[in-house]
Amino acid sequence: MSPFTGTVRVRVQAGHGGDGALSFRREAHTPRGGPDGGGGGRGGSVVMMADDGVTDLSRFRHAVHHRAASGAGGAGRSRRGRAGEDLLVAVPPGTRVVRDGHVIADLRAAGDRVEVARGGEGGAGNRAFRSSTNRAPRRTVPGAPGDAAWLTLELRLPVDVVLVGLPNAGKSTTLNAITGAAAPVEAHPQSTREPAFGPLEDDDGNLHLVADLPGLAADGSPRPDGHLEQIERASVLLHCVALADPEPAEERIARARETLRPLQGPKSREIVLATGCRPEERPRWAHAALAADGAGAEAVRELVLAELGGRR
Ligand SMILES: Nc1nc2c(ncn2[C@@H]2O[C@H](COP(=O)(O)OP(=O)(O)OP(=O)(O)O)[C@@H](O)[C@H]2O)c(=O)[nH]1
Ligand SMILES: [Mg+2]
Repeated sequence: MSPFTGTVRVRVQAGHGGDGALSFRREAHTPRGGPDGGGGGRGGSVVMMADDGVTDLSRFRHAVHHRAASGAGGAGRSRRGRAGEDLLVAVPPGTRVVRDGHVIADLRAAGDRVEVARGGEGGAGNRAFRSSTNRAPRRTVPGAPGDAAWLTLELRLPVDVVLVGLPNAGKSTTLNAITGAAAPVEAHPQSTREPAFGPLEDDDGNLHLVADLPGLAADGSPRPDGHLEQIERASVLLHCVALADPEPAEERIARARETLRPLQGPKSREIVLATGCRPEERPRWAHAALAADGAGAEAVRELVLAELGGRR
């Protein structure tokens, strides 16, 4: 699972209601006191809430079970049991909650919340059954079980920026340089086999997802596992072209474009990036340059964000 998109299965269990109590008043001056068993407390519910502090679903790979507290049982002297506390489960904004194949909530913005498992009602104590005909009821009602379910959480951040280019063009290096991701970079071509993702944050604090795709084979044809379908919805294609490659850049660019153009959305913009290139030595065919030591990364970020901004 990539860090910024994915699906996890979680189990939620609301708290059970506390049982009602069976009790009679026992006091020195009232030898045969009436029933005074109190009701049980309600069980805590499980509530999911979108939280800006959470950016991915990765923690749910290890935290599968989420259980709210049960209500306490009632007690004598008509004391009601304490309610179980609700369990708040923080999920990243953009999480969809699916139960039995149905989307029950789309938690888009921070603070959006949904109750996913309702706590059980507290039971009744014997005091509740006192009547004129029965002054000493022994009847109580146990707490109701809390709701439980398996849920699927889906996170689908839209991919705004896609890195494309021939193998070994420096795509993964670029992803890491502009987003702070830690995608593996290797000397041999086609080292990226699964898409990798990183966030780009604009001045307003909005996150834009940048994807590094396996993309193209050396001859420019689409790789079967290239995930090129991501290109259609992306606003910006960041086309990486390695300066050091002996084959003329224009020819490599044309070869890649032949595959990419028909897949691009009508409004997408292409930024050609010379990799392994100092910004002051940027060739004419490139809009921006990124050096091995990271020089130029800030300018690339600004260029990409400016393009995204123009699109909104
Ligand atoms: N000299 C130099 N080498 C670079 C630069 N950027 C990347 N490389 C090297 O180029 C090779 C490929 O870099 P990657 O970032 O993995 O390229 P990629 O496009 O993701 O490649 P694949 O996913 O394998 O197709 C690695 O050996 C990098 O060390 C650079 O700016 N200068
Ligand atoms: Mg790569």
